[in-house]
Amino acid sequence: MKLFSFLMVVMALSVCAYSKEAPAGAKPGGSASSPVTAADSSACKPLPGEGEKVELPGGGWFTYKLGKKELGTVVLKVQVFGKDGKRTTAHDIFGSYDMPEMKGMHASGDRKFSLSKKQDYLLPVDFAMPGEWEISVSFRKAGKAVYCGYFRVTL
Ligand SMILES: [Cu+2]
Repeated sequence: MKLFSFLMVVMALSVCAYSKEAPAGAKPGGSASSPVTAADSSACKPLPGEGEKVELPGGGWFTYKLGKKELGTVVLKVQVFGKDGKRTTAHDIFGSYDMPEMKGMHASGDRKFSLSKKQDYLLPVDFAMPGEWEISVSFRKAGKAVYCGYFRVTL
């Protein structure tokens, strides 16, 4: 059992190392079915810096802030404001993250932000290894996609 666990770790590490060394854009087997994150979509725009206002279609805006830039679990906080400048919780917000240089290796899939009592949208992000990460944040209102933005951070 112990040996099995060890082998799994070695396998995972070697796959990760291989992905890192593979030339950019290389697609093993020419497969077109590699994982696609929301950030790959042309509808997903690069976000300005943390704490800056980002306008939402139809009025209102949001800001985002990532906790400490370090390995492990870090909380991403999003605050949304309506046209009147007051906080709003009318959206469902989803985040997804991965390492661009190892696409799919750490892909989180869509994860829903939870709402805190202070009306902050919060998402724990698991930074599993040093390097560059891309995080996308998508907003939905009444089930419809209204906005998607992404940013990168290097640990
Ligand atoms: Cu990796």
